[in-house]
Amino acid sequence: MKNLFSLEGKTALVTGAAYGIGFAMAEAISKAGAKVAFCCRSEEHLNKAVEDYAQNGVDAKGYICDVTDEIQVAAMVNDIERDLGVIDILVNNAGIIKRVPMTQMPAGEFRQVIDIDLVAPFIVSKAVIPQMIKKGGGKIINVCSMMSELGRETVSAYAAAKGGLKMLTRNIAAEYGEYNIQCNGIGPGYIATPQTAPLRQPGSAFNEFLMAKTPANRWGNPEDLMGPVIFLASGASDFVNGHVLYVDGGILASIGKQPK
Ligand code: NAP
Ligand code: GCO
Repeated sequence: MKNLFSLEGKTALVTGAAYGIGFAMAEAISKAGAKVAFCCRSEEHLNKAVEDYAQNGVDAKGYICDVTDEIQVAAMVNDIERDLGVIDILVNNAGIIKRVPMTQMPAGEFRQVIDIDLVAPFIVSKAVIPQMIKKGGGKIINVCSMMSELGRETVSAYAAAKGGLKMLTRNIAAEYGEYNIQCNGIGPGYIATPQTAPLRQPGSAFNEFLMAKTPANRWGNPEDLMGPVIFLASGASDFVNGHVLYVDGGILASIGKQPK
């Protein structure tokens, strides 16, 4: 049973994993036995991340790559194959959010969120699938969101992207399942990372609102994603395809708690 979750002998790429959720998932995948590559846009973030991974006992190899750029992605995938081997596990984690009322959001900003959160997972998946097919299979894990299911004021671009990412996940599963490629989503709830720092400011009304919506009555931590990502990256999920595994403390299961 232990081997069911082993990633020994595998090569993984986690995009946008300089910190936050991606960092925790890359650490978990490494400690389950895989060789791990990660990417980000900033050299400063990359260098700090390599140190942080090392402090956690993880030998992660970093690559500078803007995942919205097909040429940079193709070059990165080639470099990873040279350095670590053909990619068996892809985690499309890189993502941004812009919290702006829709009628005040310039179309360019809407497009930027769609580009990073939806088009980039398409680009990176397209880059790795041919070699996965040649190798006899692979795992693609797309990082979705509560906003793959629910809307919220000021996050129209993000919700549109994450809703689309859920359907891209299902489509990759439908199109490439016959090649033993399993494509699933992970849907974190509200996780304490730099991305949600503005929502966690002391006295934030959002915090009270969120706790009433979360049966677990707490913010998630990046570490809460470690087990679920190992499951979806391992042989334990070989007959799971097109599924979004929500890791949300119960938010999607609950109408919310009434005020006490
Ligand atoms: P974060 O703390 O803001 O980290 C985002 C990471 O993505 C950084 O390493 C960033 O590094 C990288 N990145 C951004 N744009 C990129 C690009 N174009 N190319 C390459 N790397 C890029 O975010 P997070 O909270 O960890 O979230 C990670 C993922 O989980 C995102 O997809 C997010 O939508 C999703 N998510 C987050 C939560 C949450 O509550 N935090 C919940 C559900 C889903 P550089 O800036 O150096 O590129
Ligand atoms: C927001 C938050 C959320 C989280 C996450 C929830 O402003 O509502 O940033 O979108 O990032 O996606 O699953």
